[in-house]
Amino acid sequence: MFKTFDAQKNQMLQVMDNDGKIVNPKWKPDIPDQEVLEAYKFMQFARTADLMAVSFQRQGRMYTYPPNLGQEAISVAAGRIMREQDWLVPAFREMGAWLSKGAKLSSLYLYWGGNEEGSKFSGAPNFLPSAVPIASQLPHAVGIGYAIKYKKQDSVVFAFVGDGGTSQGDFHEALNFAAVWQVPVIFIIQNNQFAISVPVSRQTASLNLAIKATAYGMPGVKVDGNDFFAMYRAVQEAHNYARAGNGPVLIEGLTFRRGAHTTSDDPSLYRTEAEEKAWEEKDPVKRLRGYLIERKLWTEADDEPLLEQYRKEVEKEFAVYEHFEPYKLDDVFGYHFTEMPEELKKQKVAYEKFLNWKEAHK
Ligand SMILES: Cc1ncc(C[n+]2csc(CCOP(=O)(O)OP(=O)(O)O)c2C)c(N)n1
Repeated sequence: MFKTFDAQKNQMLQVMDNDGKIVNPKWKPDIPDQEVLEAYKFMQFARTADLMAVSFQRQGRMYTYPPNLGQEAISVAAGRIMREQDWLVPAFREMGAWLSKGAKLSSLYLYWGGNEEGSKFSGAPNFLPSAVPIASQLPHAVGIGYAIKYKKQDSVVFAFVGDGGTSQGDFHEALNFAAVWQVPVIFIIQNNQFAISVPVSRQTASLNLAIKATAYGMPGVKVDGNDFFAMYRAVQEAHNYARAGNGPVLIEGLTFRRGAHTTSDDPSLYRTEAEEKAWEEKDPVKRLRGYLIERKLWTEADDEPLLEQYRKEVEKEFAVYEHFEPYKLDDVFGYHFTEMPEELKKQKVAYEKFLNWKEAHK
């Protein structure tokens, strides 16, 4: 795969077209129909939870949230391959991978509701919390990879980053060391084409992002990130490659963030409606549905009852978040130091004052 789809010629692995028709059967992964159907349902669940998160935020019931709309195939495909003993090192827009790893949806809502309890993921092993400081997660991923290799464990690290994250020093340092040490890390770039309002063309002069792998001495492949089968195939091969002790791999999943960067962003200021329409045609859920309908595994009419069931499940998980005990102020300020520094103590007093003021002005 890495040799066939040459990033230096800007070639891209793609298996199905915009309607879900298989156009490249040679590269279609060998997945039973039932598993494809499960993956489709999982994508729909992630999408429902994502759309509802935006709506909860708009109702003032949650804080800033980064929508996943349009990018679901990447993290769902990776999530189907990731095993319990593998590590997930996310950025912050990988709901499909989070849920596949066993995180509860209520944890995800807690996190975006500002409650650190949402990063505990009880029952979901080998899982780092979301990383909002862009690309800071990647050196950690390589460190974990190093430990896996040192301990001779059968485990692979799935490390995610956005296209904007590839401009950070952490990205380059991480890839460099991963290749020098030959550690089992799959770097997955979700190239959704924008870092907030900055397009990829302003991030890099490289032909694509997968090509960057060459300079570090690891295989890299550019993949249609809205094509579930292509993503599945790429991650599966990368997983086998890393497990066999060959070292790291870089996958660029080309996609499009159909929603806003976060709920505090207005994408109409930096992209056109025509662009948005064109990418709606390439939507990953629509494409996989097209495939399933063509194979008579699904019908249009099957969607609504499924979505209705999912909306109810999401409501329940959201209720867990809304009724969760509020975090203690001591936890916020006292978390990082055994002995709180003077400056932090002052900040705590000031914040307590503010909370009291807020309470009195309710
Ligand atoms: C180190 C750092 N610099 C700047 C920011 C502000 N910031 C938040 S998200 C973002 C853009 C990230 O873009 P990308 O890596 O493409 O991921 P995406 O949000 O598109 O998923 C920036 C610059 C940050 N969180 N961390």
